[in-house]
Amino acid sequence: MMKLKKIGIIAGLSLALVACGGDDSEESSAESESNGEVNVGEEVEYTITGIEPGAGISQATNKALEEYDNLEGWTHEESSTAAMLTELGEALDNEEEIIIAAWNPHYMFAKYDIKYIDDPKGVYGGEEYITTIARKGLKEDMPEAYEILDNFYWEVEDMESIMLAAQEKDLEEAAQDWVDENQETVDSWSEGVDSVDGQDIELALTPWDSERASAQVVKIALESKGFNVTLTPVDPQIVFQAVSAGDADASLAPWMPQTHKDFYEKYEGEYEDLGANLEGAKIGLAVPTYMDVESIEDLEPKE
Ligand code: PBE
Repeated sequence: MMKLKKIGIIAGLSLALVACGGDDSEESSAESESNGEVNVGEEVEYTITGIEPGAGISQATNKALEEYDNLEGWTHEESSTAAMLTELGEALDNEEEIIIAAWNPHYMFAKYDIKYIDDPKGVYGGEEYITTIARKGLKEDMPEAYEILDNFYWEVEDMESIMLAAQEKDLEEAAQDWVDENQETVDSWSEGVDSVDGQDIELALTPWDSERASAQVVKIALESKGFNVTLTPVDPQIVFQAVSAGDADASLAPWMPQTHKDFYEKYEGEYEDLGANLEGAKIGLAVPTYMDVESIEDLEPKE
């Protein structure tokens, strides 16, 4: 059952979309200074290096450009998570300035010396949690699956350990290793749940490693109780649309209360929210720690 297959292809396309940004303004130089201080805006060519256009964090960054007067004239360069991480790695290698759309759980804070900068207007929210949503009627139709989904809860470190291990091997393999090492936790999600005989269930997820990790771990838990699990990666908005329409049975991917708020509210009442499956997430803008900028408000407007 792959009702979402077409939509998955659309999401794939949008992930490949590279929006062009920046302009051909003169090369910034290390001497670019105002009031004796380095003009960070000029150094980064008044550009924030973002990720996929469909991401909640990309929406938030567009909003930040509108809400912060000092970001007047700045460009939000959307591309992909992989492209952003490559640019970040290159900037760090060369001790250059860069401002990225960042989030955790992710290994980027472990792998690179970067720091979030303050967001006094709260455009990126504060602490986020990741929540589980299910289509209406799932509880009645598939009580065993519903119970496992409802019980699924883990910690930032759990998710991050899979993401980190997935640097060296397939994420599926990394998830299986995590399950093997945390069998008790996994068993606790399905304690007292009866096995089924090959029921099909489809989970919609977003295409980031964080959600690929949670979906894969729950897939393994569901399979151990006899389910046939299909995982369908789509853009965040499509996650809500699909679960609301009953095209997907559930999703472990929505970030709240800020990241996917618009979609959450758009479809509210058309799906069931089973509550947080992870707490302590965050989104925001980040810079290398050697950069002398602490807040979005420190950034200079484009002249
Ligand atoms: N993320 C990771 C996604 C959700 C998971 C923060 C990049 C987003 O912004 O939609």
